[in-house]
Amino acid sequence: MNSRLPLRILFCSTALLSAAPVHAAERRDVNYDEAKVNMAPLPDPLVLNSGKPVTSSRAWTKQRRPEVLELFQANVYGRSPGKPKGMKFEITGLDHLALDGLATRKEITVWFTGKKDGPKMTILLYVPNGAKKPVPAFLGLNFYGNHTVDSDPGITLSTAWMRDNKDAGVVNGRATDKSRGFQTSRWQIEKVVRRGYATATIYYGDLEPDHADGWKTGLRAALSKDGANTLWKPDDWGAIGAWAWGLSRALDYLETDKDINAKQVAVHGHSRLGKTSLWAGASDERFAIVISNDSGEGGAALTRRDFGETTAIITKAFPHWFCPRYATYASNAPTLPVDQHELIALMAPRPVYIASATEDQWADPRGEFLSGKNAEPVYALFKKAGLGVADQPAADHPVGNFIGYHLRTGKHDITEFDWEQYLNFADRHFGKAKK
Ligand code: GTR
Repeated sequence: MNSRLPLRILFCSTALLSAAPVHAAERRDVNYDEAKVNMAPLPDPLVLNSGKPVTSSRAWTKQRRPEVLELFQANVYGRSPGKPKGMKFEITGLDHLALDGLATRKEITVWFTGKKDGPKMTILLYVPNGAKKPVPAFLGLNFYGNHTVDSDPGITLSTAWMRDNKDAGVVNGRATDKSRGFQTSRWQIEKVVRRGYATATIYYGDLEPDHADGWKTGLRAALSKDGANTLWKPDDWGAIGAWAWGLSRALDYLETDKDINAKQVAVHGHSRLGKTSLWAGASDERFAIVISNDSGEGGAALTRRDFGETTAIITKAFPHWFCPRYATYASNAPTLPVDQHELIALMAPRPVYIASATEDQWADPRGEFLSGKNAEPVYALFKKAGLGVADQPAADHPVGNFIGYHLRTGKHDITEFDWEQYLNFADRHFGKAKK
């Protein structure tokens, strides 16, 4: 198992986006032996800070949920601002006959402060032409620009900064035509549209470039009165907070689009963007379904489990993802007042889906499953069935009702198999499943 880690670090396409490398010594120290996992007890989501037990869904919603959310804001992801005043949406691209007539393609520029020289993002949205409106939708951030999610030549090529990557067709910090459709298999746009869903995406670098100084030219500086000179407090937002905030602003737009049923939007993401979709779903309850694909440490995986990536590693390699206080737990994760099962619990009673992959041991598949398992008591308060299994299922056997889970055979990626499960899950919960 150990031999897989260096491969994962070197060849995982999203890891190529990484800022600081993980040192060889740290890689050697990583634990991949289940027998050596010595996990400190998890915090109980159903005990109030005062020590009193939580015994009803009402007490969860009114008392405990706000406490848990506050603990994540103060210690892990930081505090994000609300909806900005004066935000403007502009349809900057429209084609009713995209994908050979299958869908309407819209490109929407969001001016966060309403100012055209201020921060902005571009949403790419496909709406199925054949479906009765309004339709449910999937929404997620992408790693390399909207033009990479499908080879549709009508998608505007991103002009935002991105890290050079020959395979992705990124040269001198900018995308080239070569990168069109680079991530088609990860997005399955036609499949999603044929199933009757709209699908929307935004390049995460529109919100904040993914490196330690990225915030200086991103959203966080743009919205701060001290701009690039801001001195961040221990509980200020990190990049995950900024990316998740962008997803909420996209949902603000979707609420205005008559083609979309904004009460049926599933937010999803892969890897660091899976951490982001979880935080978006936790902090914005308008998201009706939350999906995490191979999100790992700081995402679905339990922090207290010493398996694969650890808090020490992630806060060293990617300090900018979290609030500054998170790094203070680097060498003593068990003192964190929360763990990631409580992040999953913040979705309750909404449906949440966690996906892992067999060759993605770095992300700790079992730890991802166990955070779902340990969120079940909160779902039970709402009389919602969780995973429906006592232990992690065999590979390629999806399980779960309100907490969905699968372990896919293969590597750190999003595949057609993953999408098939997300579509079935959404069909079931949005009432589209065949009777
Ligand atoms: C890795 C990081 C993971 C994961 C991944 C990704 O290098 O250690 O936590 O988020 O990047 O986003 O691809």
